[in-house]
Amino acid sequence: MADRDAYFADPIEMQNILFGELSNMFAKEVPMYDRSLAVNHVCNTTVCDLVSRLYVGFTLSPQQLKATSGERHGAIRIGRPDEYRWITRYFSAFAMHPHNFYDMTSVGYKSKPVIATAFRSSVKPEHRMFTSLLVTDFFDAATRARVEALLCTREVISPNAKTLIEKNERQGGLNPQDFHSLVREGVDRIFKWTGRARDHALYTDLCAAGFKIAADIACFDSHCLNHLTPNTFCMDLYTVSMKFCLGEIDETALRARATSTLIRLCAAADNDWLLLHFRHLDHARIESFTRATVSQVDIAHLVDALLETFKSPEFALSNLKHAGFKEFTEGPSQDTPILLRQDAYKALTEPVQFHSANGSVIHATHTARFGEIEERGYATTPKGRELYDRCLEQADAARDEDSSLAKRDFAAFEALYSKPFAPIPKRLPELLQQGLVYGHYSATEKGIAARGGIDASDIHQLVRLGFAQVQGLRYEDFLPVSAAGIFASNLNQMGAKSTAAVKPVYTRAMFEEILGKPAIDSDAQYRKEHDESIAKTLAQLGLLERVTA
Ligand code: OOG
Ligand code: NI
Repeated sequence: MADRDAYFADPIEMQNILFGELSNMFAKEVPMYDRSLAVNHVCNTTVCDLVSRLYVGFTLSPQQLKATSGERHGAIRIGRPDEYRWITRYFSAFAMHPHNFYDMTSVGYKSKPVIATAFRSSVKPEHRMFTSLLVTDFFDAATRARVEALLCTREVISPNAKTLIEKNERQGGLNPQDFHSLVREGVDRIFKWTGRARDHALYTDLCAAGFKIAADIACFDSHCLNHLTPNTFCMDLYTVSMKFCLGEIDETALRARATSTLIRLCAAADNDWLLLHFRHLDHARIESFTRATVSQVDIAHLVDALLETFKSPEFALSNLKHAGFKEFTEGPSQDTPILLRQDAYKALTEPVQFHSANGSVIHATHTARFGEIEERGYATTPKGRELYDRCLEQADAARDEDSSLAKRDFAAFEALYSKPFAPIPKRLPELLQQGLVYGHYSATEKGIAARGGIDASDIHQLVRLGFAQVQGLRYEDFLPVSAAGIFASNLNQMGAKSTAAVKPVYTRAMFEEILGKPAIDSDAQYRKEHDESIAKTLAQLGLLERVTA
């Protein structure tokens, strides 16, 4: 068996290689993506500078920063169920399995004719891929027939890719050489943008009918990556920086917003914030830091340096072809550290060539690929999620009522958007206490030493007394409503209603039939980790019998 292990490459390592290669591919295809990574790098470095002043002893090596920034999520859109099954098997080789069933056909006015899942690892969820499947029975019979007729004539997964996928399944792994070949199949073929399209008439008809997403899927010859999203340590610093580099705001506005963002960050950056954002840290390491105060002058220096950097020619993003930055960030308000906050530069208009069977070529353009960024928060419980959904609905409504406020008066906009989120606590202990998020608990040395003499059994109490410690679980999934918003803003088109005689119902069971295996329920996994860690902590503290008695 030892031989076998030495022979097979580690799927997680190969996953890192795949996502690194996808990022290189995307950077070559989309210069704006490459530049936005550089902007994010500057912002993340500024955050680290600030944190190292706040916490004496804190450091993040360039490698650690690279690893954090190397975490990505992407999105691909697939046309046929059999293609979808191959992609499931492809990702499985990289230890990425389907998590959750997202029915995008029923998310209100933003609905789209796709169902989806996220492929990721359950144990090392650094990378994830939102993978949509077009549901052709959403359309009237004539449209459906045209879409299916076009889709059935393409071959995105090559015979070599299929052979490697089957070999992986047969052997239970692949050697490094085969793995690299499978990575190349992804990067050079399956996920590559080619700009080649077919059936211009169908393309224009689908777009006109409000189904641009169907055109994006059916008329192209690969499952091109439509975005690849890195992490940022501070969404607000990144968005204001991008807006400056794109020429959307001036120096004064950058200075003001960057300053207030960094002041806020000083207040938000407690131990729990550090653990959420810096995966290389643990409780012991954080306790070795000394908390210091950061002065206004220090912050002014950081902002000056940021501004100087962004004034250099390599950050003159306004010279690149672009469609601007989104008006506002999707997700919770800036002070609410749950789920995801996402923003993006809008989709670029790119040249495409429609080839027809008789050899003629139509030159056109297509707008789909965009530049998203995200900041991750805590994973919510169903109760937390429900509360979030309610707050979001109110916040969205408030925002829509005065949609130009963000441009006119950003501070007023932030206040307006934050208000509906007031019922959600802003710090981890309260979030946990109210059962809104999940955590991973463990006993402390102090707790283990006090075993037998501890006079409390409530887990929150044990944390307060220093007998236990907790790390909030980070959200590793997608949000269908945000995803629908992203689809809508990047396709520049809201949702559209089904044109089938009766709108079909899409069930998880049907979806799993296509996948060929069950979709993992992320919530159950977060809950299991939460519950098991509490049980283990209580056992370590000698309290299990007391609690279960
Ligand atoms: C899917 C967008 C979903 C997200 O971050 O919610 C997504 C798509 O555009 O195909 O990536
Ligand atoms: Ni995304």
